[in-house]
Amino acid sequence: MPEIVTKQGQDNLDLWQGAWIAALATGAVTWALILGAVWYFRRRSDDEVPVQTRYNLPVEIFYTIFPIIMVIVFFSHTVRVQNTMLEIDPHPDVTVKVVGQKWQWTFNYPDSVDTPDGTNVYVAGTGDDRPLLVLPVDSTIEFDLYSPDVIHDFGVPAFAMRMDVVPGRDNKFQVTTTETGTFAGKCFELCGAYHSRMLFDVKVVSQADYEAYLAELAADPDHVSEAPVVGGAYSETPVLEDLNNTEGEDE
Ligand SMILES: [Cu+2]
Repeated sequence: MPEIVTKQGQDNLDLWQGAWIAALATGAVTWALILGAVWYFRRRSDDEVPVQTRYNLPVEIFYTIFPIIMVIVFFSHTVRVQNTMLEIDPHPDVTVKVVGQKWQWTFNYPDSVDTPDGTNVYVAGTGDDRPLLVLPVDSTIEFDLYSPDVIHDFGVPAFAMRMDVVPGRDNKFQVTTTETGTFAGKCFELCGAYHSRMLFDVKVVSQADYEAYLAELAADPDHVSEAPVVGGAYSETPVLEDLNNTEGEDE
């Protein structure tokens, strides 16, 4: 497993490892019962038929109760971890508006910095140039996900978290970064011809480096806009908010 660098991702990894340990323990009991029965009820001689058992109430009860307990334990831990992973803090430290478009990513940092002629800085990737997502450490980061075309999936293995980017749907999640470093991210949903090019890099840095990075972007007109942009081939559609404007439609 990659080293997990978010609080929520650590919960996810613990669940995964715990589930494997529980599954292996269950497997050991099951294999022991199978092999034990084979050995215990083996044919011992040609003239003696082994004991013919039809019902064994304690075993029947064990076979019924034990799986039910297992399902309850697995289910409750899964729900608990899912809830922490999907928990939304109303005041995250940083909000990144992420656009997955055919076939790259655009990262918008609205209202993170005072720019001379706009309120948004962004980085848009191209097929040849994969974008960099810079985040501060020890911060709660919200990712608001947008797609102008097909379903993509935004994920970073080191966060142990990913989520589908569905056109017209308000998908979002938060992670709390715990360590600095450079990590790989990509699209996890086979979305079309150049799906494999939807790679990006994530750099988790100190708060000071993060602010310096935003200031650097803000000084470059190619990375500044009035509002979050869709990017890529859709740069003619600058208003990101319209993409998820589904108020009143199905939830
Ligand atoms: Cu994609």
